[in-house]
Amino acid sequence: SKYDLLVLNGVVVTDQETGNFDIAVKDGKIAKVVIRGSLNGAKATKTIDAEGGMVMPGGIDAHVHLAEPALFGKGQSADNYETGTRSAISGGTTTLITFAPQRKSEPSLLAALEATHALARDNCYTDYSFHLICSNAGPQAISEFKALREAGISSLKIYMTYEALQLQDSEILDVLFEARKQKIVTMIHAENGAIIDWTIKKLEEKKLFAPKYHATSHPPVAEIEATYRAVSLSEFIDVPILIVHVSSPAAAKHISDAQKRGLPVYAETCPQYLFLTRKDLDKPGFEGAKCVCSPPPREGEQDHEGIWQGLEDGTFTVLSSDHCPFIYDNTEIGKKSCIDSEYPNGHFKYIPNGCPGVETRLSLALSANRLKLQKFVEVTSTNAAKLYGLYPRKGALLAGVSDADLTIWYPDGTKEFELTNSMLHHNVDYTPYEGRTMKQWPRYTVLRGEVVWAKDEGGLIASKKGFGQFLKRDASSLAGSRSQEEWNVENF
Ligand code: DUC
Ligand code: ZN
Ligand code: ZN
Ligand code: ZN
Repeated sequence: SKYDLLVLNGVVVTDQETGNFDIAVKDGKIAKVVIRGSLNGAKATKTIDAEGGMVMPGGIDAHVHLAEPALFGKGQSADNYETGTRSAISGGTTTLITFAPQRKSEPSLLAALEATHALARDNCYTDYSFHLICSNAGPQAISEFKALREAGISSLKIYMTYEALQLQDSEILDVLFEARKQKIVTMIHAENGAIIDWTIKKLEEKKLFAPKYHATSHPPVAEIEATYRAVSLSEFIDVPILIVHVSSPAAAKHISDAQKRGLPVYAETCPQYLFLTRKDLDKPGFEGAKCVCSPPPREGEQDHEGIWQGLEDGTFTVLSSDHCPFIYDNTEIGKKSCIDSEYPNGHFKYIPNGCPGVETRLSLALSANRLKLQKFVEVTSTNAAKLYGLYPRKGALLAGVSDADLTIWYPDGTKEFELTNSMLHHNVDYTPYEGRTMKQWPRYTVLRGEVVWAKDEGGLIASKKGFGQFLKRDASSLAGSRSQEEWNVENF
């Protein structure tokens, strides 16, 4: 029979093994993965010669903000579903899980889901799903968890900070309790909102406005305290959680201690905590403001080292981008602009919190040459598929089972260059990683057997917009609640 696509002469790397294999694709699925040379003579509509470059399951980025309204009260998203997913696919990522945000004034999560479907539908270059952001955990939202699962949503994000989003501990317990029943993974933004708000006031009293004070106002202790509290709440309910965007090694220590005790506590980190520091917030002009994100980049090399270590040793389940690009001078929303004569480089309190990075995540991490290759695949693809209920359709190269989503890299040592924003496909006029030496970039990205990115053949294949499909997700396949029994207050 004729195949749709052959990928020959690659070094195939999955979370499980590395080897010289050829791949055959049929009807959007992996049909065969066999020893190099065994497909010689097979017929196919298209053949890619990987020339000894690595071939991996397509990247999965499970933390991306697209087309969100000014929820944090500070700015609108610069990327919509078209520009965000084209950026992703050009950087080797074939699946995104973005956020469907519920406003506090909106009691329904299902309404938020429908609104986000409308933004994404027919606009995506990648396959996609959504995590619901639950900022109103009232009875209606809680009663909808079951319907969310039926709609293919098996994860939620909640916040312990930001007035517009924050849940109180009692509300977090309500969410975790129902999440346990419905086998939903709760992602938690763990920072202590009171420490942050209190410190902001102290800084303002002293007229300290510069972007670097963003880091001062989000100290490690705010993250450490909230992380430990999140772990404690999840232990009490006996339900899995994922702590998102962990920046501080001391917070990671609470997570690994919980894991050593057998708790289903998972964690995520992001490139900004491996490559940026507080000093980036103090770059001249408005450049510092562009590196403001929450939690902030930490002090220096020791912090980076601790975070790499956590990726290596399994404390972190996933490395996501937290792509969160903003339009800075947005007067439309009637909020105070972050730029003013009193603070020409930006007032830290009004600077939107987030950096772009969906396109650079894989190449930055691979170029750093810090992780074993199979570990790299695990944290950038396979584990996200497992945690969020997409495995083994995504995150694997299992014949007859997995979608033919591939990231094909240049042969080693052939692609060193300096990163510039002009290469990137997001709708943002900067990258925090401008000028970095990159050792790798995806040569091809393949989604369900279709080549969607071919760097040497014009790059992005624009006719593929809308090829990306919504993915209905199952429950997590990683370890869940420790007890199979219903939660019973008398047991505590
Ligand atoms: N949390 C995120 O997940 N993204 C950007 C800002 C934030 O606080
Ligand atoms: Zn967050
Ligand atoms: Zn570093
Ligand atoms: Zn985020």
